[in-house]
Amino acid sequence: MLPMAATLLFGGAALAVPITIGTTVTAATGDLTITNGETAGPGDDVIVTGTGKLNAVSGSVFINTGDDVDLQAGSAITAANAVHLNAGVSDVDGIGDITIAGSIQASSPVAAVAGPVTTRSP
Ligand SMILES: [Ca+2]
Ligand SMILES: [Ca+2]
Repeated sequence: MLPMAATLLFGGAALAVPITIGTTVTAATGDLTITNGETAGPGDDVIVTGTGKLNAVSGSVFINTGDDVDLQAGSAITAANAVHLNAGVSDVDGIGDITIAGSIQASSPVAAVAGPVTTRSP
C-alpha cells in the first residue's frame, strides 16, 4: 500500500512500452493515477491482468494512455469516487481502444473515453 496519493508515470519516451499491472496497487489517500505516453505505433497500453487490482480508498482512479486500456477478465478497479479511463490521449497513430472485461466499482459513473483524440476537455 502506498502511503499517499499515488501517481505512476511511465512512457513518453522513444519506446512504446505497455504498462502491465498484475498486482494490487492501493492509494490510501487521494487519487490513483496511471499515465502512459504516446509514440507512433502500437504498444502504449495500460493493461491490468487477471491478478491486477487498483484501489483508491478515498479518491478516484485515473488511467491515461496513448493507445489502449485493457482491463482483463479477473481484474478489479475499486474507487471511493470515480473511475476515468482515457485511451488515445495525445494520439498520433489512430490507436486508442478501451476493453473492460474485469470489474469496476465506483460511487460515480465510470467515464471512459476512447481515442483517437487530439484534445481533451478537463
Ligand atoms: Ca502509440
Ligand atoms: Ca495512440
